Amino acid sequence: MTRFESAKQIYQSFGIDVDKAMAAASAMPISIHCWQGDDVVGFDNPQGGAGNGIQTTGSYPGRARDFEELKQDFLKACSCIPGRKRINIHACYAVFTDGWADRDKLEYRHFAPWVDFAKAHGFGIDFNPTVFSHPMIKDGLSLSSPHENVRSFWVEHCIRCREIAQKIGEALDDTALCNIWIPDGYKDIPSDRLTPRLRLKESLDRILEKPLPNVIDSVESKVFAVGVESYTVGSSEFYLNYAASRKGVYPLLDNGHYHPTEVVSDKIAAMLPFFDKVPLHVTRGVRWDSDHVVIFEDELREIMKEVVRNDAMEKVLIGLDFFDASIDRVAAWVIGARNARKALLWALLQPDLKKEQDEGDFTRRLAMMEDAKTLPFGDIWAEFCKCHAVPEDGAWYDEILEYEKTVLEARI
Ligand code: RNT
Ligand code: ZN
Repeated sequence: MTRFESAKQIYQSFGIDVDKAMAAASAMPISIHCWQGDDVVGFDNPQGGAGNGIQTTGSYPGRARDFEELKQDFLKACSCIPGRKRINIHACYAVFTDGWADRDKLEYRHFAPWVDFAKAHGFGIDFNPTVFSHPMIKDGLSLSSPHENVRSFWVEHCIRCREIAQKIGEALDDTALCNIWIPDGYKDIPSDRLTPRLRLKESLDRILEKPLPNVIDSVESKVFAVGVESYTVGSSEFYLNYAASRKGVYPLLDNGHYHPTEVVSDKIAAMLPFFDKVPLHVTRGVRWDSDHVVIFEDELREIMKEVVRNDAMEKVLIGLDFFDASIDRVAAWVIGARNARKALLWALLQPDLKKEQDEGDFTRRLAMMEDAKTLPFGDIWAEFCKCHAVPEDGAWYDEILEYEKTVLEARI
């Protein structure tokens, strides 16, 4: 008997169907963000880099410097990531083949090369306006700025992004998530907390006025960040109320965007009674900011458990969001994306204890939950990787290291 077969039997004795879990774990799309590959720099201002609302730290060699390198690195990472994938791109990743265009002049043609790439590899695409790293962020504000010309610039950008997402969706015969995140906020105590929010509300109404069939619109809240310690215009309550009062707009939950003791695993089931879709940014918050590489930690597993347990695999849209420039970027992608998929499979292999809860049998609920934690999950994951023809744990790193030595180190 192989280790997999023996593990499967043990799971069976807990009433868990391993084959079913493996099939469900492969079928669920995970949207992998392109921005881990180049430190959120993009192609529209490569000298400028990330800034004005977003920050990447680290200077590991080998950053992807253009579209070709980013695609190459993304595919390398994908060769070590099992399961169905989407690619999540930002407007700053416009591919300029016949001249540069500013953010308020972007068109679908600037992203058509991404669609060709996605088609060739069977990826879906998700899209994001890029409302940072640009001189039109004034005094730290964009859509909530007191200056009408600043707001209009970003409103136009976001409208164009929705239209681009619509065309991407059409071209792929699919839907594309179009997620708006803005960095607007203040480092120190604001003297007016309301007016910026009223302006943001008005800007969003201008952007989201027209329903677009292939687009799923979302708005992403945040609590604080470096440089924005005292006030964030797009807070959780603001966007939750906004989404709840508008048709077809969803609040995106980024698990690095809450106070450190708040957990997104508890928020998912608070959204599901009201929203038919719950978009997520799966990340790892550390102290005051999000965006560390996703690890196989309790909260990640708990988030995936909520997705599975609430029959929400068709409702929750999993997107990854992290960027680390202090380690091999391709390895960072692999580590984070493998962990997301691994946690999903792990969640699918947990016993269903809803009955115990309803019957008030809290002892058995806790006992089973605890016992299930050390079932031979590693053997199932190893088989899962094998079935998807990707290297197992302990084997992928050498491949990525080889790529670092031969490809990334040549980029000087
Ligand atoms: C930033 C937000 C946002 C970005 C991306 C690049 O804190 O999480 O989602 O990470 O849009
Ligand atoms: Zn995010």
